[in-house]
Amino acid sequence: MTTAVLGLGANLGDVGTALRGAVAGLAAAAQVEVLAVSGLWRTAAIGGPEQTDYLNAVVLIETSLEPLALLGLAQSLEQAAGRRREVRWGPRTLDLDLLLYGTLRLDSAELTVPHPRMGERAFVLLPLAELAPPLVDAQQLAAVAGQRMECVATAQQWLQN
Ligand code: A4P
Ligand code: MG
Repeated sequence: MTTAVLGLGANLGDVGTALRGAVAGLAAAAQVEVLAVSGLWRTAAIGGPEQTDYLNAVVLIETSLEPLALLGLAQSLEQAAGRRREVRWGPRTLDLDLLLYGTLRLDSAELTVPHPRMGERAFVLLPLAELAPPLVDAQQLAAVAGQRMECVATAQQWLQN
């Protein structure tokens, strides 16, 4: 079994339903156990065209799926939420990224872990710091302190509604 971290983000359509559906889909998947879910954060969009704020969260899981199989599961949950790939970094109904897979370092055409941009993004680092402080570097946290975001719900609150 490997501990892995997934990042969830959305800013199009019924965002709450999409994010809850993603957590439920992970919990329901064979070979995946959800260990912890972060609070829900409203975050200013980073990159891409002018777009509305995102809601972001991270999920800690334990899994016996191989990395590419886990990526496949994430992509099937994106599809189930109606994901279309139009504009890079454009608005999306659900983005489910594999941030960390144990201590694996991999750089292939389909998958790069750790996620190459996670260290520059407050919307990843702050929720991750809630769940697993040792995985977040204090210097990285300080560097992203200017990115606007606020926690809008605890895990218990947002998973229930
Ligand atoms: N891929 C490679 N490595 C990974 C990985 N670790 N996890 C490949 C997931 N996918 C990975 O992804 C494109 C391809 O990346 C996939 O086919 C997969 O094989 P995608 O989901 O189709 O496209 P994307 O998400 O638009 O691209 P990208 O470059 O992964 O975007 P980012 O860097 O994830 O940024 N601002 C806020 N506030 N909140 C957000 O959630 N998200 C983004 C997306 C930009 N700005 C944001 C947010
Ligand atoms: Mg993505």
